[in-house]
Formats: sequence, structure tokens, C-alpha cells
Amino acid sequence: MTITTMKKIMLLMALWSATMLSAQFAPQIINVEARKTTSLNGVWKTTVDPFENGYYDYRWKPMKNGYGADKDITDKTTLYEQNFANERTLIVPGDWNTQRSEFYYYEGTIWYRKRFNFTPTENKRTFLYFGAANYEAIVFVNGKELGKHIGGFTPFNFEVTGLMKKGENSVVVKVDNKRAFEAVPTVNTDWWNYGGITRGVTLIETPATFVRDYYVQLKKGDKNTISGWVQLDGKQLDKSVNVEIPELKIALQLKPDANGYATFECKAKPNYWSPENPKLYTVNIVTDDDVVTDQIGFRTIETQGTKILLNGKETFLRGICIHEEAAFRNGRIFSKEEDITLLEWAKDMGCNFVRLAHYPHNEQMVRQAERLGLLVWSEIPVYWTIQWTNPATYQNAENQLTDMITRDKNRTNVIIWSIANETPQSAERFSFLSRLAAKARSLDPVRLVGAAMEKEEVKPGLMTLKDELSKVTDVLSFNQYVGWYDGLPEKCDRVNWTFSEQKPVIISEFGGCAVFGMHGGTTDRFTEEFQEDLYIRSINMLKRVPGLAGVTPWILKDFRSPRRQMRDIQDDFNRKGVISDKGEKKKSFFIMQKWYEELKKQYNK
Ligand code: GCB
Repeated sequence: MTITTMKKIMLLMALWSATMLSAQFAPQIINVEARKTTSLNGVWKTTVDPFENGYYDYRWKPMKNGYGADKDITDKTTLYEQNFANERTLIVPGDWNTQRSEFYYYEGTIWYRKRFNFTPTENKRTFLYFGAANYEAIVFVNGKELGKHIGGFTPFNFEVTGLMKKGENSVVVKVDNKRAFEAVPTVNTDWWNYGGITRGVTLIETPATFVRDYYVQLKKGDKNTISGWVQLDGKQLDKSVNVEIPELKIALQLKPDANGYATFECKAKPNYWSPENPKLYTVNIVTDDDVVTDQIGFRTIETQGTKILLNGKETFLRGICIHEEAAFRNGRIFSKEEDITLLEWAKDMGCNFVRLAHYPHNEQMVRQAERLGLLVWSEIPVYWTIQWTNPATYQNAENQLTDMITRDKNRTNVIIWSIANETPQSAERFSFLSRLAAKARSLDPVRLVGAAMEKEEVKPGLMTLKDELSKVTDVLSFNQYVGWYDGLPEKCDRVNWTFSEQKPVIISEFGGCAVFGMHGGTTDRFTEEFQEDLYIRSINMLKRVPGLAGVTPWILKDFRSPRRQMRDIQDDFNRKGVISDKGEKKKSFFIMQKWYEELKKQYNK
């Protein structure tokens, strides 16, 4: 062998090991709970770093040996100005604002560090998965920077095969929740910007070629055909893959194409999922060395004129809006139990529908709603005034939409993907949002596309929806606050509604504030009596809305918002909840409960 050939071989080997070791952003792996995992949840060391000194040097250049290197202090001669070992901790998952009183209003960077023992399994691949980190996360594994993820409510994962070693490993994450004009959401929102690694962190081990993603749903408008696809990931992409639904006696063998993608379609007569019968089937996606099991239901969803048809039957969406904020303690939800508390309250009110506002909630929220028979409106935080002409802002919004749909597209209860909330009309906004709507439909041809738009008073007492975006959405969905931001509750008695399009109308928000236990006259703002009267009059008005197919009052529970500053009344909370932040039901809750009882009888005849 000549020296040049040897050099070539060595170069090739070096390149090979470099690619083997190179960690990268990997396409989202779905249904993480069904895989072989190691949880990295629990106690993490943290460093508060408002000036980002752990990442940038004094010339504002990224540093080689910043905090991500996770160095141990071994001698006294070297200068260190930070030491994870000696630092305080935070719990993951969880927001930082509610874990330590000094972080109540903190927005900026906090570094997280976890050291743990791990033994990679031979011939398996390893991925590092984050349920969500708000807002920007830069991730390091054993000192190597893997990449940056932007967006506070969607999952992301990196492949770390070859980077994890037997014995102690380190993961460091720089999380930054500073608000920014180009971000999604932008600087101004009516909810608190909880920072941190707010959802779980997991190591996933998979076979060399594995089932990364799949879509199993009834075909659009066809109650008797299940169709979908499977996506393999790895080198042996042509291996056969089976889709099994044992209870329906379905067992299909698929042969993926060169990209590891296989589609299928088969006849079936499932017992349909509905709020009254939230039936789920065990579905197995199987290869020779991988199996992913899911619980999937089957239903059709479509519109016909002003009606919403679920399994072909007209349905009224008896809903409520929900923020992903925990009952009783406030703060971002960090457990399934906390999801269930909110969903049970919605059930108690008589709901068959929840609007998960204003961003994708955690995966368990959607899964538990599915189990409880609650239909879902799922939304991305394109909220108020974002930068419509900024291509990076568009890409960010599209990524969040894509990640939300990727994660939840097999959830039978999700019926509407919402692309925006109360965005001001302009040609630029129209082109941005029409692109997003088209993207949603290309990723999921089955569900409806909506957006929370805004009503307009075209002449005194006559309201309508005058928004070009309604030509793009499947439903005429909009927020309206007649009686709160628009006049007093008595205005509801004088208002009528008209629409030029024949589509189902969903009132995606209405309501007003009340402090639980504060009493007074029906025109005294912030009293329970005011809110109760507003709900009574709003309901009477809503009954006059032509084509009304659903409502989601704002909101289930009082929630933290820095915009709400009135002392002893708001105290940093938006008080529009029908339940207080301490779990007390206000009078308005019972007004809704009564109306939903009537609607249930009317529609379930
Ligand atoms: C809205 C927004 C929602 C606010 C609510 C309010 O229209 O969509 O995010 O919290 O009004 O209370 O003003």
C-alpha cells in the first residue's frame, strides 16, 4: 500500500467517524412514551445568566469553552467564574418563574445542567428529546454543541448516537425566554411568558432503522376506509413494516419506498370515536425489530353549509378556552394529573370541546382530552401583531405548526388546527396566514383549519365577520367581547349578527372579568354578578347568531398576565375565568353549565 493510499484511507476513516459522531437535529420522533426511554426529568443544576456570559465572550463572540463545556473545577490555578456543582437547582419539567420567588418576573437566560449515568446499547441509536423549552434552547451533550431550537411549545430532538458514553454523561441547555419582536409569539401577549425546560426531557433508544412517524386516520369523508402512512428512519429503509389493529382484524404488510415511506388504505367498520363514546383502538406499527403501539380512534369531521358534522351527524361544540396553566398553584403544567384537573372542570361544565389556547399544549393534555371525550381546537402562538413580512418569522410559525401537527395528527379528538389569534388585517398578514393554512392542509388533509378572527360592527347593532381570511378557513371563528370591551352587558340585547358566507360559526372567545367572592350590582365591573349577567345576556345574543355551531368562552380559569395590574382585583391575573385561580367556581360557570345542559338535549335527540 502506498503512503498516499494509506493517507486516503485514514482520511476516509476520519470522515466516517466524524459523521458517526456528528450529532444533529433529527426529524421529530412521535409517540415517545411508547418507546424505550430513559427519563432525564428531576433535579438539574442551574446558573442564572442575564448577560449570557456563559455563551458570549466580552466581544460578544460565541466562546469555545462556555458553560456548555460543563468543566469540572480541578485545580485552584485556573480562573473559573461559574461552577454548576456549587449552584442551585430547578426541577425539570417546570417553569422557573414559579420555582423560586426571585424569578417571578425573570425573562432571560438560565443554564441547566444534568449529569447522569447511561450505558448506550450496542447497535441502537440514541436521541435526546425535549417536550418543550421556552423559548430558545441551545443544547450541549458532553461538551459538544448540538444546535439551537426556537419555539416554546413544541418538541424537538437531536440524534446523540456515538456521543453518549458508558458511565457519566452531561447535558447542558441554555434556555432563553427573552421576548423579541420577530418571535412567535412576539413581545406582547396577554399571558405570562413562563421560561424554562417546561416539558420532559427523555433519552430515546431505537433500533438502527426504526418507525419514526406514522399517520392512521379515517380517510376524509369516508367512514369505512382507514388510510395513512408510515415513515421509517435509518439505513435499511426497504424493510417491511406491518400496521396492525387487532380489534378490527386489520394486519397489513407494507413495503416502504427508497425513502422509507409507505402508504396504506383498507376497509374497516370501526366503532366511531365521539365525545359520548371515546373509543380508542390499539394500533401497532411493527418491523422485524421495532414496535410502536398507540391508542387511536376513528371519526370523520367535515362541514356542510353552516353545520359541523362529526361522524356525519350535526354537532354543537360546547367548548371552553384553556391556558396551559396549572390549577391551584398556577405556573406551567408539569404533570398529567394537572392536565386532567382542568379537563375534568370542562367536563363538569358540560363541555364536549376545548380550545387549547394560544399555543400547542403538552401532549398529555391532548391525549387525556381524547380519553375523556373532549374535542380539541389546537393553536399556534401567531398572536396579535407579529412580523408578517419577515421570512424568519414565517419559517418559525410554519415550524411550530408543522411540529404541532406532526405530534398530534393521530389524536382523533383534534378537529381544528388554528393558525392565528386576533391578528390585524393587511395584505401581508393575509399572504402569511394563507400560506400557513395551505401548509396545515398539506400535512393533514382531514381536519378543519380555523383562526380566531375579530368581529366588526358594520352599523350600530349589526355585527359581522369581515375578514378575507374567512375565505381560507373552514369555519367562521372569531372572538367577540360585546358587554366587556364593547359596551355594557345590556348591549348584547341590542346586537344582531349577519354573515355573507355559509360556514359554521364558532365564537372562539367571549366573556368578562370577575373576582371570585366579590359581589355587587350587575353593572359593577369585576363582580361575580356583572360576569353572571354578561354571560346570561351573551347566551341570549348568541342564540340569535345564524349558523352558530360552537362556542368557547374565555376562559376556564383565571390566569397570570402581566397586563392585568389592578391591585387587589387583578394582582397580575386575567380574571375572566369562570373558575378562579384557586379552583373556586364563579356564578358564570353555572350559567354555562345550564346552557350546555340544554344544548346537549337539543343536539343529542
Ligand atoms: C382576547 C385574547 C386573549 C385575551 C382576552 C382578554 O381577545 O385572544 O388572549 O386574554 O382577549 O382577556 O382580553
